Amino acid sequence: MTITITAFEASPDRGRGLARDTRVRWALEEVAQPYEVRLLSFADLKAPAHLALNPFGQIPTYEEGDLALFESGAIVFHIAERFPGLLPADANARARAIAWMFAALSTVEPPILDLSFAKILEGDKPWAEARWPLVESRVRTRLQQLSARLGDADWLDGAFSAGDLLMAHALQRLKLSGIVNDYANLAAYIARAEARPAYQRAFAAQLAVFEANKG
Ligand code: GTB
Repeated sequence: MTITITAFEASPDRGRGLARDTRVRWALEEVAQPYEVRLLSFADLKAPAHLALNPFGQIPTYEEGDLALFESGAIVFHIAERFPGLLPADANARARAIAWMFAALSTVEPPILDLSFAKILEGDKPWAEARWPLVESRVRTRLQQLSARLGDADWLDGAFSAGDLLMAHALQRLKLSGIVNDYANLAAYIARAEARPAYQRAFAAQLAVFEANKG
């Protein structure tokens, strides 16, 4: 059955792979599943046809036969359950990998998003400068904790898993700020993730969309 995902026709990240279709593309590449992409404008996102797929009017979505999903975490989880390659077979190891997926999405990514919003959306507000140290310190707390847990391991819990995929993609958003470079093992972790052939294919595919539509 054909898998179709949605993505921006012109991503605001200018092809840096930060939009969340990249993590879905990456997961599909890791499990060697072909997929098609329906590209959407910002107007398309809020049109009834797309709102029927995602009530929040966002990308990515995932369609396969009768199944329609939204939320990148749920999509990556579905891919990891449906196809081998992203979750360990051992029940306990699998549960721990899933815990890392949740950690990426609900513990590590929120302060990182807050930092992006503070810079991009709120940077011109009169209170922005006063708030910045607080926002940055929340990110640094999580990075320090994650760095301590990762230590000198390649991945968070044994073999690369969907937990690493989501964690690395969440952390990538910090690369522009340079903050992550203060945590050498996390910078190396991101580089290791980005060196995976599946990531390279996913990145190239989303960049090709941006290059073709940049006008
Ligand atoms: N929780 C949802 C998920 O994980 O799927 C969040 C999905 C989401 O935020 N989608 C964004 C979207 O559709 C695109 S990825 N936004 C349009 C809208 O809400 O109207 C987030 C994103 C956007 C831009 C950059 N960037 O420019 O660097 C990075 C990430």
